[in-house]
Amino acid sequence: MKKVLVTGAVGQIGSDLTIALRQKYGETSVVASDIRMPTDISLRDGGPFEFVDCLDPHHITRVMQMHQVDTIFHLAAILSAVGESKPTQAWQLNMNGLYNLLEAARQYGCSLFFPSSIGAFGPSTPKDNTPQETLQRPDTMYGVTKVAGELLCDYYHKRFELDTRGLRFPGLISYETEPGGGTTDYAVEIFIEALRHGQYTCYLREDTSLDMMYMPDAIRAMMELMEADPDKLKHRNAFNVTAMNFTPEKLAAEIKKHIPDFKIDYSVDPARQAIADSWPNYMDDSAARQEWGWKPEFLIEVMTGDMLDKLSGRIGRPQEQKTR
Ligand code: AKB
Repeated sequence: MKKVLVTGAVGQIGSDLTIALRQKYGETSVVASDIRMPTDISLRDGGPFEFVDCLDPHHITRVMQMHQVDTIFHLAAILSAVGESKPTQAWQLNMNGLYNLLEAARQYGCSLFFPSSIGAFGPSTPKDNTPQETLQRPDTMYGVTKVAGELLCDYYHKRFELDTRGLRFPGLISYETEPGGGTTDYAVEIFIEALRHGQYTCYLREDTSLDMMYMPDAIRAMMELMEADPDKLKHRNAFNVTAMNFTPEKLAAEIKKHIPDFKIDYSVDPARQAIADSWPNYMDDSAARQEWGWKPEFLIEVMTGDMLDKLSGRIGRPQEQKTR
């Protein structure tokens, strides 16, 4: 990786990834891009930033040419819950955006990272220990675009020998940038509300089991996969990766160990519950472990403590707020 382009750099993954890539490869080696201007100063001023609309092929190729890009992390996408309320936009951005980036990568001989998701699975997928290769019949627009994206990346590798690589991410938990429009967003909101109000009303049922990962692990997974020896990669795109698995009830119990008065209640949103119910309980990520050495570092206990520490620096703890 000599010159990297990150699309969707203002989003939940992109903001953390851009900063980590700049720390590793140098500030000028990472071009952050988005259709939104970053409000975070370190993201905006810490290296080059370009306005790139992934639906405009000329925008993409102009920036790639100007910065001599050789690696792309294509993160611009619409997530699952918003995808259900805006299916046309989800199809356009998630599919046409990926197609434009793949074409640009082909033209300039770049490597390309594509994030797939647990959303690429559907109700007929085996729910427990979901295999790397299995039935994929998702019933959301987001899931349809993720399966098609996985296949398109495989196709570009096979047909044009393009160096495409990708991961199937679980829900991602981060403190820098909040997610927007996903089904797993509760696992970030719960921390913010626990600190702000000591209380959270969860839109998923208490026993909804989903795979999750802390953002530092997700960033490391992307960077390690892109640096892995290509000869060892049998799957390349869409590796199952996970770090922990929990329900809202279990996460709330973990938060209570730090904030004993924390209370959770439930007001189930049928749309997001239906999406979560169609996803695996937990995935088998042994292919990623075997082919490129994937190993998560953060499990629920350490992640919870770290999230509360990092967020309380900004928000404060409930008892501190009462005295302000
Ligand atoms: C979402 O909830 O849509 C995402 C995902 C699991 O892909 N966080």
